[in-house]
Amino acid sequence: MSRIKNIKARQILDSRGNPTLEVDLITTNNIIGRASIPSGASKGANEVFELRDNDKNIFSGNGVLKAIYNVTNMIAPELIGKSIFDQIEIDKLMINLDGTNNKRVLGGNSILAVSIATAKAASIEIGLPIYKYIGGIFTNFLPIPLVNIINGGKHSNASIAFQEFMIVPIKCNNFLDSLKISHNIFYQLKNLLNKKKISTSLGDEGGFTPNFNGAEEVLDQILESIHLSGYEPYDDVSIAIDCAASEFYVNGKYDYSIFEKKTETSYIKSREEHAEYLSFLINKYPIISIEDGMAENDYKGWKILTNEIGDQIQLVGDDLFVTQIDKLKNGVERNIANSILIKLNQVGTLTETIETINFAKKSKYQNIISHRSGDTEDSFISNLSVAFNIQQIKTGSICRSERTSKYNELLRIEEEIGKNSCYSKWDF
Ligand code: 2PG
Ligand code: MG
Repeated sequence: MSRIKNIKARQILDSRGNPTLEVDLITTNNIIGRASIPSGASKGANEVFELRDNDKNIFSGNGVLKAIYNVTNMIAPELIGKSIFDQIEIDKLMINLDGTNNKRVLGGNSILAVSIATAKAASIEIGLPIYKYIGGIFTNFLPIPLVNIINGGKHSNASIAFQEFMIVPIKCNNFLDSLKISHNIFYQLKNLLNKKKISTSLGDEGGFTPNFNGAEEVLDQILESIHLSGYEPYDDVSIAIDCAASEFYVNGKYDYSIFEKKTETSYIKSREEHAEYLSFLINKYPIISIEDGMAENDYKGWKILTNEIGDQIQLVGDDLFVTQIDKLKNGVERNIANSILIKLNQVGTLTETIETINFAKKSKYQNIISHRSGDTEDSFISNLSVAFNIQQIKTGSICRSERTSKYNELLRIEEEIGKNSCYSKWDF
């Protein structure tokens, strides 16, 4: 039986150039499981605590030396000698060692890095790919990617309140096909922007950050790119958006002008007006998914939105549920949203993430696995999506290595599963 021999932690840089935690978990057979932790810009208020050094003179306060200290001196001594196959035991031990409801003593980043490194080391020990070690031998579904092509909100300085505009290649034979289609549309859009002499610089998640004002200008260009690429909106390719509405929710209103120039549609809206606008958008454009359409604490708004369009499209709770089972239970009871975004670092262990995924499945809420806007080359989430037959993955644009690392891992998995692999169906 292989056991934990040592745990090493270090600082590396994430895609925004901020430090983040990387952990090597070494087994008694000298196998190394390595995990690194991403970081959000538009974080949910209820996410577990991300431990940073807050020393303004070094890495603008973003250093993670305290997290390294915790892994080395608090967590490692408790875990050394434990079997690496006792994932639940190891995760619970760290949760109890921390002892708080938001992991503010050890830091969610410290705990999650060790949790994922354990699973990775165990998969190597047992000689199985991670998705098979976690999910079993019948895992053969590849997720539909929600491919980011325009960045707004907190992920760019474009004058666009909504944070993410994504294309969803629904009708594909396989995962590779989905990337070919995304590539066509991405470059068609780039050509359109070039022709109009609009900047094609990229935002945090690798989508363009054009100098448009508001959602409709963006959606018009995306729709044109879909048409120019020869695809049928809805049938072949649809659109998903992440409003990240908590970022422009002020005093009970949705103030688009925090990000946008004031126009007829961009101004301070009541929750009713905001819901009405989203409803107008889904009627005008082939939008099949809206994430965080309402702010995380605006339950009234969520109820209005769910009643209005929840039976027509996917409504995804990100900041609303923060991957935590009690928040999701609350949402299911209230009958708000119909899907959940899954981000490991919102909850802090693999075990808790899986509990939430399973509860969502039982409640008939769709799971969507997700990256963070600051991310690393770690492609664990690709394995997790296949392990749990999660039918959608949101992991940014088809460029920037921290995004393509996830797509590339899925290509490898698809190749490995071979002729028995299946591309997920849009299931709404
Ligand atoms: C989101 C995420 C990822 P961030 O809001 O869904 O796209 O952004 O990591 O900044 O929270
Ligand atoms: Mg989001």
